[in-house]
Amino acid sequence: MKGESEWLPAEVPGCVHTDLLKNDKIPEPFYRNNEKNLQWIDKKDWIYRCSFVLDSLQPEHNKILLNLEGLDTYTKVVLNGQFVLETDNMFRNYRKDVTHYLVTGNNLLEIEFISPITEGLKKLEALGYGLPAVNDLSEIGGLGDKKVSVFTRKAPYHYGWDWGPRFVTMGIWRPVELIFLDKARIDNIYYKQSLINTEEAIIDAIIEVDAVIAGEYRLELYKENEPDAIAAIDAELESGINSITIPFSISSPELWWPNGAGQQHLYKFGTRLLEGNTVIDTVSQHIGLRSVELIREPDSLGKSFYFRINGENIFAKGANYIPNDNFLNLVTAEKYENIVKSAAESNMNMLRVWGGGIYENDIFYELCDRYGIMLWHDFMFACSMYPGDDAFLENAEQEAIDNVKRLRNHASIMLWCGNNEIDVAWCEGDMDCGWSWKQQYKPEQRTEIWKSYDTLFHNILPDIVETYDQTRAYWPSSPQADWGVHSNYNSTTGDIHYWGVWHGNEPFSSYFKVIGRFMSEYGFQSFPDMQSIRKFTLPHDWDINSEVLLSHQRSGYGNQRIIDYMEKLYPVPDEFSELLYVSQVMQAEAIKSAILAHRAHKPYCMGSLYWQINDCWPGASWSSIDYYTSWKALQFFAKKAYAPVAISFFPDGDIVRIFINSDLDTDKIIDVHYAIKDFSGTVLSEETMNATLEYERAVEVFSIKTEQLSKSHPISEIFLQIDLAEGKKTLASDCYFFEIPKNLKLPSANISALVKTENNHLVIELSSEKLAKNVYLWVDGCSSRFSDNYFDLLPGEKKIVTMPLCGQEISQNEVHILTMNTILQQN
Ligand code: BMA
Repeated sequence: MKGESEWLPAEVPGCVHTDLLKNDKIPEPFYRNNEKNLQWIDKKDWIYRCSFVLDSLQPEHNKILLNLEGLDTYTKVVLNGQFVLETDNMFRNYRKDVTHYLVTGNNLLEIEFISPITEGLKKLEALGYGLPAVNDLSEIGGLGDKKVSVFTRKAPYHYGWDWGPRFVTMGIWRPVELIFLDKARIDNIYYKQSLINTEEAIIDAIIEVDAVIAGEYRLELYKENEPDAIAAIDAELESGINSITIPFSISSPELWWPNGAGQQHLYKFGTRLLEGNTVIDTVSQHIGLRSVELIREPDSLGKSFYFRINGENIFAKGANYIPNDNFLNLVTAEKYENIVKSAAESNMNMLRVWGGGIYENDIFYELCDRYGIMLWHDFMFACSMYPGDDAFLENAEQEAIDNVKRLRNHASIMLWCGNNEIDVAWCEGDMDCGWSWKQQYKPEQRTEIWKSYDTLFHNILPDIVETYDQTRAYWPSSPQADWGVHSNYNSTTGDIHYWGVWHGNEPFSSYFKVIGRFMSEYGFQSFPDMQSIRKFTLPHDWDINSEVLLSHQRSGYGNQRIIDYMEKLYPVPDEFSELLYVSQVMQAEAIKSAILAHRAHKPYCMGSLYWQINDCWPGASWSSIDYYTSWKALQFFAKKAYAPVAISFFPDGDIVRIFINSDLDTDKIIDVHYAIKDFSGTVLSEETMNATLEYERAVEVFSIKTEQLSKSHPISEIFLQIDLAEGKKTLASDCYFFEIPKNLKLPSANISALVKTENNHLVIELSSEKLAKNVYLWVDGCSSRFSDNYFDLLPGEKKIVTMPLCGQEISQNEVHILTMNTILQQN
């Protein structure tokens, strides 16, 4: 800490909080309610220093650059006692020629971090009035209502969010290196995909070369494992940055496809820079070739909003994505892969990199390229109004340039979006709409605030996308009905964030009413499971209203909402772990019904991204995978709801309409078998019919009149089972219950579970004579994932579930089972 004499070992990449933790100076920040005692850290200044030795030769290089990939955030960089540069943007890559600062032998690099709180307060005072920042948890930080997050180009969620803690970090969060240049180096390559189809790929490789010594050089492009260059150019380079374009083409290219639509072929392109016959630099990268279009065509219902990849109209299936940790240096490569792979395994093809987080590390995009996960990419602005002074705008502009240039080669990125929810919150031009932000300001302040917005999101950012990308669309804000048209739940043109369910306290049935062209957000909270709760609490915290658990619930009315919905729909268990379980099942059922309602409206609706796939700390949230990477019930449900073939049950008045959905590339005639059964499996009625499964649209196959059905059967004791088959192959199966869960007369289900071990896996064979609803399996102390969980076990069905062993043998009585049947009977 600045002003103290003690120096502690530190890590790069890292941050002050995790360095203090490693040095035993602070307790584990996420444990219990430690957060509130660690708020002092962001109000201090900190210094990082490191010494390094340069041998006598190295300083003789023609140019040595200090490359700072990420400093969080306000710093003064000093080398050998001489000031080098100041930084004020966590998202920028700073680079400085330090040739003349370095010495042979020992060198000392010092980076002083100035508190973002102190800096923010100064800027707030200078502006003279506060700006809206609804998720900035200033009170936890001891700042009362002073929202300083908006003044600093730093991950917005660090200041708190309605699913995350407030830890305003400081530190060297990305690598620092010295780049030694003798003559020239390749600084950046842009593979601009000008035309891509199955016959041909026309690409411009736009290469920036930093030449220290002007002269004749040669640039060659090659494919991995192919010695001959595919294109080359001799260039006379001037001293400084030179831009050279090498056009090339590939005939019959292997294309990159989103997950579920084809392979994710990646070419490994390399570029080498030669002086004479000597290679002086090489850079290579995996590149997926695909075309992307955002299709916005007026139609009889409004205006379309969907992605066309390689000429195919793709229904986007997925979720919103936030950073995986409040302390970014703790996110390992395994964790990144776990989340992206989970998305792919769950039949998702898109994640939305949400604007309150970060422009992710390269590895995240490499994984999305590899797994076929398309990205809707926000710029990092969310739920706030921002200043519009020249320094702020220039800083934001440079940040956008740095990141568009760093990320534009990734096949996975499909769209650049200006921000999250600012347009809808401010709602310019209509005093009655929005989140009541405008009303707090005098007319001249309002004009000023909107001008800042307009300049940044309608001018600067689209210009940068146009200048540095040109192959992807820019969308100013999510949600938005169109450029200059605010979104609302009736929008028939752009994207919608639908929060009537949850924030608006509307019933789940509203998911069947509010369906737009692209549903980029909707969500419902749940608690983590017991295994996860144990990791950050003590047994006496195990009450959702305990001080500790309340501090891990960041949505003001979160617990109350969960309980209110549960009281209407489910039994509310007294037992804590059972309450967690019911919360997860309720969340899963809600989001499943929303996903399938959206799919039933294909092609009117062409995207469904629920809020949110992951967590940045342990606690109650809308996530489907918790902080410890445990899949909640929702992740298992999403996997089925997003499957290539799925069945939608669409309640509409007193009928239930049944749709079949397909993302398979060939249409096919299938058998649709439906049966009304009681909970013992007795078939009360059944029928098989033919239907065509179509790629282009969801197909309504039949409907059931609930009222009529109730005349012949007690609807709380029956269910509808649908199986879709092609010959003997089952394509999809699902069940529908005609009553809300708490009214179902579920019998006690005596589940038989045969447990054995095979190939390091636990194999459990389950069966039950009666229907067992939402069968939840777990093994204490083992957080491996079951191949399926929270599923309905149908009467007479034999189901095999597997799980990788947690090191040791697991015996039959260590496998625990909980069902909704048990919960209903107990409560
Ligand atoms: C959305 C997001 C987030 C927020 C979430 C839950 O609209 O954009 O800002 O965390 O709602 O309230």
